[in-house]
Amino acid sequence: NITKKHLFRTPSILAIFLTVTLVSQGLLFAQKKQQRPNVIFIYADDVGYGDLSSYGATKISTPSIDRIGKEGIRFTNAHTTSATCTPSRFGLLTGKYPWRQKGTGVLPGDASLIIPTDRLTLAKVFQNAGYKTASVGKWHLGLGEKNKQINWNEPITKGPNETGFDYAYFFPATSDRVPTVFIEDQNVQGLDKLDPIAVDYSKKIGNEPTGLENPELLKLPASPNHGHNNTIVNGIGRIGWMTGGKQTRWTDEEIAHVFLSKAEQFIEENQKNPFFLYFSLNDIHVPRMPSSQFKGKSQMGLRGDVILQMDWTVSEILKKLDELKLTENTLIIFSSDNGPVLDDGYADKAVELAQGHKPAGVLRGGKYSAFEGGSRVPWLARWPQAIKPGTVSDALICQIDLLASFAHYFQQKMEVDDAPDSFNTMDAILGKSKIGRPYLIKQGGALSITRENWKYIEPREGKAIQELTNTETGNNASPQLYDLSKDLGEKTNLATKYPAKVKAMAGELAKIREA
Ligand code: NG6
Ligand code: CA
Repeated sequence: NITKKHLFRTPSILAIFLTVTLVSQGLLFAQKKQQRPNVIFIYADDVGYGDLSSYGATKISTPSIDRIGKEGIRFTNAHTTSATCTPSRFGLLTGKYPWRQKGTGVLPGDASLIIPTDRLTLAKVFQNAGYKTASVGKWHLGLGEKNKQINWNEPITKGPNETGFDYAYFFPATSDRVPTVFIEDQNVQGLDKLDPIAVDYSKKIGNEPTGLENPELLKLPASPNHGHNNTIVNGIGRIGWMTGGKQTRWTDEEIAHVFLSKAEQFIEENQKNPFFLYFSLNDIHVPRMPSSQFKGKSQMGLRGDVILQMDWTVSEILKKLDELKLTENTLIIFSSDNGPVLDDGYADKAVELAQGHKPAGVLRGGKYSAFEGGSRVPWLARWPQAIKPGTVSDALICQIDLLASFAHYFQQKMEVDDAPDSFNTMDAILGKSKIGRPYLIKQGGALSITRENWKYIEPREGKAIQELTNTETGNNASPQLYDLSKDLGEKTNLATKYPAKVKAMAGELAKIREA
């Protein structure tokens, strides 16, 4: 009898225990889920290490971007993988060094999607965690099937939607490349069946004026020898030719506003569930065409004006978060895809009106360069629930690590090949640790490896100065070694002084490259 009673009671105690455990676990999980922050990654285009007032700029003021750092954290040793756009974005979204895959250089506007759709991406990490995801702004990672010409007049399969973004509003490449149209998910906005769009990068199509043949029609002439003289759209010569779609083409002066409104709409629609917004600004890439609100507002001409416009965009996002009471639980990050450039193809007087402004700050080189100016970028982040206000960190962090950091944060399992070059550096990203990644490989023309304060740049033939943009490329037929702790401006090459160090770092670079 006793045994029977005992047997009877044991399961019921077990049941109660199990129920209590499950309920409390469930509550914990629900609570945890609630605490999952919204994440907004604002990716500016071509903004240099010295372009923001929080990074020392004095000729221009960027109070809203600076505010993110004041209320959160500002990094002095943050990086993108590459000194141009497409590879940096590839690294950010896939967690894989772009030089591991062929064809990840700056893409034309009619390129195929370069992210395999079966790959894990940063956006998919968020989707897997139950987030709604969006990509708003510049895309520049290609669209459509490999080796297949894009038909712009039909839904374009393979793009942001297929790489992890539930919603996408974007333009295909850069604002200086055709087609000059916005795309929502898979469809070019405002398509006109009677005026189909065609694009070509190898030869002129259609009979519209080009910058080459009709320079008198340009409101923003191209710089000499910089190309940018194919089809004229909105008074600006572009890279590549297009025909058709006359009603659908964007007005450059409106791009910032259009993208902002789409970003705000996404935030509003998803205020009740966690969301990830990849907000990829057109500013401050060329052609720099500020809206009338900002034209002439800086003392530095169009480049300065679009910096102000970019800061205003950020202020509107911060305002929206305040308004919706999302500030506390939103991690907002501001960074840039590569270093700065003054003359990048149009006669916008960026050089003449710089007035001593140093877009790369103390760094050597800029966009396209293997020196720090190419890829050490501003990175400010705010998340009031997790980041201590006013933190400044010199931890070595890179955009390529966001994928593994968030996968780890959400306790997602990753296969070795999922994001082979991405490290979990979440503690550094949130300012809880001063230790970021142990080393980083970056790409200008040459590859470099940075470990602690040492940076080694591999030998590379080629011009030391890219004349068009007046950039120091970092090319040198001999190895270069810099001690960044004493020489952030990479002025003194220590390679001959420390041959053993050069050998060790070259060896490490070779090993990682072959891995
Ligand atoms: C270069 C363009 C430059 C810019 C860049 C891409 C020329 C001479 N220069 O090839 O104007 O469009 O590509 O910039 O064509 S990025 O930020 O998207 O990488
Ligand atoms: Ca860029």
